Amino acid sequence: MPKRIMFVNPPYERIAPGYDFVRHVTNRSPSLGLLHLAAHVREHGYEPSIIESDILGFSAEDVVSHVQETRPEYVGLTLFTVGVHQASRIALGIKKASPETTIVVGGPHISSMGKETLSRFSQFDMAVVGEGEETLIELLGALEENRDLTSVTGILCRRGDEIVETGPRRVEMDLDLLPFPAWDLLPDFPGAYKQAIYDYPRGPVATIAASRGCPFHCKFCDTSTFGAKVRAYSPRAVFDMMKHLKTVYGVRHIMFVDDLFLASRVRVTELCEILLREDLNMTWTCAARVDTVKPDILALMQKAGCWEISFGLETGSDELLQKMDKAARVEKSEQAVVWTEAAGIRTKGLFMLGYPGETKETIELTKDFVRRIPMHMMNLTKFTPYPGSPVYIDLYGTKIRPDHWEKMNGMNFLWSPPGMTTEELDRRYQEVILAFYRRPHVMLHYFWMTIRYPNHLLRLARLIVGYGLAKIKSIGGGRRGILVNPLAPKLEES
Ligand code: B12
Ligand code: SF4
Repeated sequence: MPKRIMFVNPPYERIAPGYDFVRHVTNRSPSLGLLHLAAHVREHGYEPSIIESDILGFSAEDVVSHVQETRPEYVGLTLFTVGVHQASRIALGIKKASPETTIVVGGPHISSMGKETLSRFSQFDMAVVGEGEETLIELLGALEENRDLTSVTGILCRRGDEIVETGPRRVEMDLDLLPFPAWDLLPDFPGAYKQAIYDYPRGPVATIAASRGCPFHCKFCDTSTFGAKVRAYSPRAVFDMMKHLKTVYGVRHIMFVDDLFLASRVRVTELCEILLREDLNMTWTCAARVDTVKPDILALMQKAGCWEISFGLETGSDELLQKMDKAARVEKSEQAVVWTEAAGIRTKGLFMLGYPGETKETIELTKDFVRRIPMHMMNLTKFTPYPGSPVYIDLYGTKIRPDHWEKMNGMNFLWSPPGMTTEELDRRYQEVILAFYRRPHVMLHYFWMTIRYPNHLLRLARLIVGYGLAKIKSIGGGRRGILVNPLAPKLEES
């Protein structure tokens, strides 16, 4: 009988208190990490399953009941910082209900804060740091054969009360040799896994990570999982994955989740040429740094189906960009957006508010910037010092702030720069969003999008009604229209 391993993406809160009306319009991509791991262990003779708690509407207790019913030999939990507490509840429940199950954790939070996490939560048996495929197979092999786990590099394991780090694993796996992610294990794929509203033309949508790693060190970004070395699938393998998604699942749009899709111009050119030659007729989106786009490559990408590019524009202030260690400057950002627009590709600007050094003046600069550039979509996150990002250390020293973990979803101000309160930042947050979405050019674009792609209409209608009701509730509650509800049940501390 093959040993069973149940992979779990724990439930997590991705909406700020008071913003519940946006829940159904946000991105609900599956955990690609778990899909990759499941496919890989299956190839090595194990029987995997996947629980996407958020999609199934599972609470931590539901996950535990499911484990109790099915009694897999192993449970693998993926940990983002925001999900650590829920994952710890799941693991505790499993330890009570089925103590023989081995619990392995991995994911971005573990890659940056594995040791601290294992010392806080004794219910996690062991952890895989960084890229998971090869390490997990070796770890499972060692467990099966009762071997000393310290022979497996890239893990954290327990020896009595001690937590042993076995040292970093060399990243040299050829991605082309990996099986396709196990989309077949998600019963409602792709229907239940919707992207954010207006972020794709026509669904169904699927995600692909065509490369791993990023050589840059923007101070707010956690790159601890894949590190600085960029490795990629060959363009042919990416094409094969796209074709598989289209023919088997009817997927019409791909969202590339690579940190740096345009890290290699040669690779992107080759992929575009294959897509054009084979006439796959799918649309796709990707993320790029502003210094990697030029009119010629943009024109080719557009022809090959590129529908939108996300740029990490962050702010309208050069001074803040410098503080973030972003190589780009505002002028460069503007130029990239103008070129992309001119090539007939939509642009999405990723911004953040409240970074150390943010002032009323820099916020005004950001407002001017989003009012000026020909961008189509704006995503504004509330600055969050994620573990693993250089700024986390700057702000907290080495002091660990576990009390904040459950709020680290980019929707809560956990910190405010001197001279500003988090309440003020919350007010400014709405101002910046409105500065962009109230532009006639932008409203016209959404009107046009709605006519052209009416599939988004129902979600939009629910959003507008929800927003209106939230505003009324806020005004009625004496909060002057501020949507964040300070009286909402407090997230669990520590
Ligand atoms: C696509 C994406 C999303 C998607 C899909 C999320 C998902 N569940 O996979 C959406 C839009 C839903 C999303 C949401 C969020 N995201 Co996000 N996301 C990404 C992105 C761009 C790519 C992720 C990906 O698919 N990578 C490719 C796969 C193959 O890698 P992987 O998932 O890391 O898995 C590998 C290893 O981590 C490991 N592994 C993972 N899990 C496990 C479990 C076990 C048992 C083992 C052994 C190994 C293991 O093995 C896997 C294979 O090698 C990353 C940036 C990045 N470069 O990773 C950010 C990133 C992961 N997100 C981040 C954040 C903060 C979030 C949010 C909290 C909110 C936000 N602001 O976006 C939410 C929380 C989501 C959640 N809990 O599910 C941060 C995480 C930082 C942190 N310390 O928590 C990242 C690193 C961005 C960054 N640089 O700051 N995200
Ligand atoms: S923000 Fe983008 S470019 Fe900067 S370190 Fe993160 S992934 Fe790399």
